[in-house]
Amino acid sequence: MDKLIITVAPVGAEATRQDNPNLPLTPVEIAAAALRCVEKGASIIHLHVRDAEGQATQSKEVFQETMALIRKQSNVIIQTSTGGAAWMTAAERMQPLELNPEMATLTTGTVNFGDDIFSNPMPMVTEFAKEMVKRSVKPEIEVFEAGMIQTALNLVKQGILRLPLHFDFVMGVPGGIAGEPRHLVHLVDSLPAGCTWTVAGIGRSELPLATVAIAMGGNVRVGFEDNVYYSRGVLADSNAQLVERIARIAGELGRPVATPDEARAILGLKI
Ligand code: KMH
Ligand code: ZN
Repeated sequence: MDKLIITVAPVGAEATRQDNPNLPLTPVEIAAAALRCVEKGASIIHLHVRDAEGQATQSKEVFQETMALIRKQSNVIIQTSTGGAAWMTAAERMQPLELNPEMATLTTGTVNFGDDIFSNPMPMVTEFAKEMVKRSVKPEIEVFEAGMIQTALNLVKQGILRLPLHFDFVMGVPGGIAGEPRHLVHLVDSLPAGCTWTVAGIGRSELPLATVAIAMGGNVRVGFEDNVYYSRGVLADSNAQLVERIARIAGELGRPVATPDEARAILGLKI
């Protein structure tokens, strides 16, 4: 088995300081939180940013500022979100691609997202995919429903994307696939040989799915975007606390944690 790649999603678009007062919001706070996670074993930062009011934004400038702060101190892989928030337009969501990040997310379908609709019609998905290929940005295929795997593979058939792809199974979003291990097994079974995958369990499914993924040879995402709790009813002190626990469990299960450059080698990124 390859070493374990831990991704941290420290901010997201939806969580608020009411959910967890330790949520980082400004570029300085996000960068500091990210760097603490790298110290504990994270090799990818799944990055969202917020505006001065703490609302989700896809502003290129705010991404640029945050990425520069992270890069000043670390060679961690930065994966910018193109998902943004459910209410954003495609043009808004695409902005961070102009910064040529090493990785970016690509959601390959539309899904109910709580009371909202996370809209990803095919022309938009295709446009995002082509822009990533043009800029040599490695996509991480965000899968909220099983059919999104097939849609990504259709883009491969059309010659737009190339195998092996890297997938992130986001499980437990209200409206998407449930956060249960039996569903994870099905999703993994649906991938072509050579593809890599990560699981991001939402809320209370984060820890059990992470543990199953470590044992299955997959990779793990944790962070306040997905879950703000450490245990039932107990808020996490920090994103780093969640990363540290995954690294500890992985150690117990005999899966050493990948450094950023080891993660690059596993994912086929330039070192
Ligand atoms: N905030 C969600 C609507 C991504 O980052 O690409 C979408 C999301 C996925 O977070
Ligand atoms: Zn995200």
